[in-house]
Amino acid sequence: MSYDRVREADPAVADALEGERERQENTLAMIASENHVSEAVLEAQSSELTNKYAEGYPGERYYAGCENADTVEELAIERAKELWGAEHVNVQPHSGTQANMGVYLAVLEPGDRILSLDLTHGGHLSHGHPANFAGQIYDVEQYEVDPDTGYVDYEGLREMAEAFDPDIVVSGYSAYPREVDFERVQAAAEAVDAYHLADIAHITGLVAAGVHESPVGVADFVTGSTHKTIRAGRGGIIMCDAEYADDVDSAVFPGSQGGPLMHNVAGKAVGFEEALQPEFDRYAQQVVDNARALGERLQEHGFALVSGGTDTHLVLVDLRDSHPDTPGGVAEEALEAVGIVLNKNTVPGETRSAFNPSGIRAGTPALTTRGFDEDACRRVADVIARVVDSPDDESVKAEAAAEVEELCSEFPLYDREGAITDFE
Ligand code: DSN
Repeated sequence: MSYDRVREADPAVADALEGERERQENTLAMIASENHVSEAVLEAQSSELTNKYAEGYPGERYYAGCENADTVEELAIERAKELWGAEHVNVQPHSGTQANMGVYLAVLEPGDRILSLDLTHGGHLSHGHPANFAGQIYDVEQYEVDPDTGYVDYEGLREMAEAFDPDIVVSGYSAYPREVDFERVQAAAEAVDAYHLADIAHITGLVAAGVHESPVGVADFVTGSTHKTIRAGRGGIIMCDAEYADDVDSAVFPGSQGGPLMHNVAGKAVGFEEALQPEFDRYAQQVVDNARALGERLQEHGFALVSGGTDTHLVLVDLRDSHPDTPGGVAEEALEAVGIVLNKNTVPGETRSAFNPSGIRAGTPALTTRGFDEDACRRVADVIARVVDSPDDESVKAEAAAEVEELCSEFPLYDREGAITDFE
């Protein structure tokens, strides 16, 4: 895709768009929630559907001229049903947070009670953080991970549910490296007659490929975002049983959104079709194998991983024991300087702060899209170790930057014609 027309109309934006393409091509995207979508998804997202208002749902729109919007949305829904096996799917949420908002609006009243995982233990803002609407509108209590194991404290969750009597229990996390036991959360929710919302934003692709246990058919509601491990157009999705279909649909529109972003819905449809191909299952398995290889190599270098490892697409490194003088932000900055882009992150039992946390989170979805295998991920771990061991040493960083450059050219994001490299 070229930005020639943007350049003609607006050189400043064209510079930034080209800069971003180069940045993505020449650095390693290891923010666990990021990925690189295909050229087909990019094209769909930049289609003329951006111009169309389509309030309502396929066949029941408030405006004329929605026949193509209907086709695209129906395809996205059908494909999502095939990928995740849900009875009802809403593909209109603009993001994962909007998807969670849709579920809350569908079944909660202001002041109702949410039980969810603490943000510093791997939860998400939209699960009830005080700075988020969910924490402001609802009464929120939070469970934690077991400080000794780093795994969700399911027993503590059950006890809290009994004491707090929540209306909804939220599972599914944004910085949690282990497989989630959705059945166990469901049992705790059921015991107190609460709904269960499983937010699989990070692991949509792993669940679709069968690499992670699915909460569909277990939890009452499953939400996700569509651009992370599932690698489709940007946005959110809600899945539920048919009995909640009307409540969920009206909570999304007109409850909390106006016109759907139909160009993004088109990107979702295209990405879902790609994810239905057998190669995608291999991709998802490789994401997990790569995260495991990355984590094990980091451990060999003396780094401590929260929970001692990973079952998913990410590792969470607690730097406190191995690098007491290197907070996550310092590590993040030094790594970015050599072309490894990941994020500082709080760790369970955080002793610094959310702005200056003690860990880093690293994911493999985007590297795996570029074709990285376990060996390549071990090389990345070696570079991370060298840089975090000596974040101020410019000669170490120069060598690390050269190694990152080599990895980027060995695993190019775009082929010679400029198309995103084949995903196989
Ligand atoms: N920003 C995403 C993440 O990085 O986990 C979640 O919304």
